[in-house]
Amino acid sequence: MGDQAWWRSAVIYQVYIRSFADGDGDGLGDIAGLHAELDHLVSLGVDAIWINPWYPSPFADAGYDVSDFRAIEPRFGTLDDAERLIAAAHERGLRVLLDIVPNHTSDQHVWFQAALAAGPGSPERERYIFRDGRGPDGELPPNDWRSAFHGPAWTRITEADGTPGPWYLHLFAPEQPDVNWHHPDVHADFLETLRFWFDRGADGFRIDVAHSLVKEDGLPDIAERDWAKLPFRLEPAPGVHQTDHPHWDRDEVHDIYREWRRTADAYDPPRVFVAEAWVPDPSRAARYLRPDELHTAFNFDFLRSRWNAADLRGVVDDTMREHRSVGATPTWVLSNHDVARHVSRFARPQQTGVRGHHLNDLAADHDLAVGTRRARAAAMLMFALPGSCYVYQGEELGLPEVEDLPDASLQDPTWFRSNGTDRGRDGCRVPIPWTADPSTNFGFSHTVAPAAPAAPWLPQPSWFAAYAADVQRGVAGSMLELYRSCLARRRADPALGDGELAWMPSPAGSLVFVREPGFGCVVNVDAEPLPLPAGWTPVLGSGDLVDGLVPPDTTVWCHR
Ligand code: ISL
Repeated sequence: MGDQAWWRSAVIYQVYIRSFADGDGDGLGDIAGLHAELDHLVSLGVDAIWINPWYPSPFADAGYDVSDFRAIEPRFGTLDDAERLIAAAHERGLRVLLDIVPNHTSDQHVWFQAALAAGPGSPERERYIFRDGRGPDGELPPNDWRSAFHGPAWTRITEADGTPGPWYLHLFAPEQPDVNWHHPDVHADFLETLRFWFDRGADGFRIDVAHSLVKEDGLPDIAERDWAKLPFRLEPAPGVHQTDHPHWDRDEVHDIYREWRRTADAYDPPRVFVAEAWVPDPSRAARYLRPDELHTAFNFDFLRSRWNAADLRGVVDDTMREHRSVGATPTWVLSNHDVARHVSRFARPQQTGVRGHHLNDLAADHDLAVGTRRARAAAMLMFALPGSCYVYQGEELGLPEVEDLPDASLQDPTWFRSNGTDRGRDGCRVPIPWTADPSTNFGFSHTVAPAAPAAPWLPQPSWFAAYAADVQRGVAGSMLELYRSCLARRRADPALGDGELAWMPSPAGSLVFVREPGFGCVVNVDAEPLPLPAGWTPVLGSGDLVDGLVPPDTTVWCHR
């Protein structure tokens, strides 16, 4: 398995297991389906996979409500299947990252059930964050914190004798009570979970909402904070650092990651972490990547950047500077299971200085051909930048967002908690198409004819046929072949992956940079058609040169 610092240059493919491949025809993706399609990932040329939560779950939040961290959801398979999958991935040279969810458990977790049963003042309740309500009868939530999925971050319980009880904190859905990271049991149990999966071969973990675990003592109102005079946003505007937030990015959270790093470093080879931390200030985000903490973090500033040269350049410069300051390697990501697919984001008009990752922030008029062209150019920019990259399943097929899922099919808690005003994240989670055959859910379900599979857990639109993997395989100019070509070249070219870049002068609306030895990248975002610098020879393009010039919405890789 080679180089211990593999993660500094890796291309990591995100497997949203519910929607990747369905091995038993029940309409839900599973381990058997993933196992059967591992060779697709090998031929794509990725180095590792990250698998979204595969643990037992009532699926109130698509598996991020975990009821047992050291077992496998029966609808996905068994623990044996999981171990065989990890081994099969390793045999093919693919590393495997799992997903750990340390901010909360499911309300069905034994700890939470025990906390409810044990009653007021019990030690069982200390593992969660129960507080009495405000108001004469405790009928108001203990503070003003809001759930990421709309509504208050508190739910009041009813005690066994029928009397109204205290409230418990949930920064996400009510079915996801936050655990109390001031409690030693919580530390010990998550360390045991890390070891459980490391012992079974996992190469590392993606850490869900890594910046939220520690809450400020006394749980003060957010409105008390000076910065809260700004309009309240869960994800602060770029450049606005909400310092001293009572539940995001508390300094104390770093002690947890030092503890986790020691655990990961005790393995041979050392295991690795990637933080999911929507921390808007790059210097605060870099603190998670100090040498004794986490290895990498998702670069959401890149994901949120519009297709605009000045914005992109700013994100790259900030990223490089802040990562260098702690000796960490950057990551680059365009899409994931929480944001609208980037083909559709880039299909919208792109204003300078504004960022968005949900389509409802963006103008309605759009052109998917433009979005696709930009997505191709953006992928080639991403794969040329220094560090590691994430590919969200389906982006290699050029899938757009499914924007018109029927209301009755929606499952994201955001949709329910917003009373149907926020459609949530289901549009990027639709099971992906492998073949053009609708009778097998476009090849997503692996049933043997004449057995018909169950309907997929989210309906697939008929236009998915045109995006199917086997329709694109071997077809010059397809998104799939572009991704394969990029990853093959990236693997073969010592200039790519970890390292540095140097900008070359170029007209506004374009980005031109070199990487040593001998690599050059030209990105025309929205400038006039651009000549290649003297002495540069094109080796791969997201689109064709026109009269020898790089047209807008096009990236070209060169030898120089
Ligand atoms: O969706 C978001 C941004 O578009 C965020 O509010 C998101 O909820 C946040 O980034 C945390 O996400 C992670 O934890 C959630 C889970 O719903 C997401 O799928 C997961 O990626 C709660 O576990």
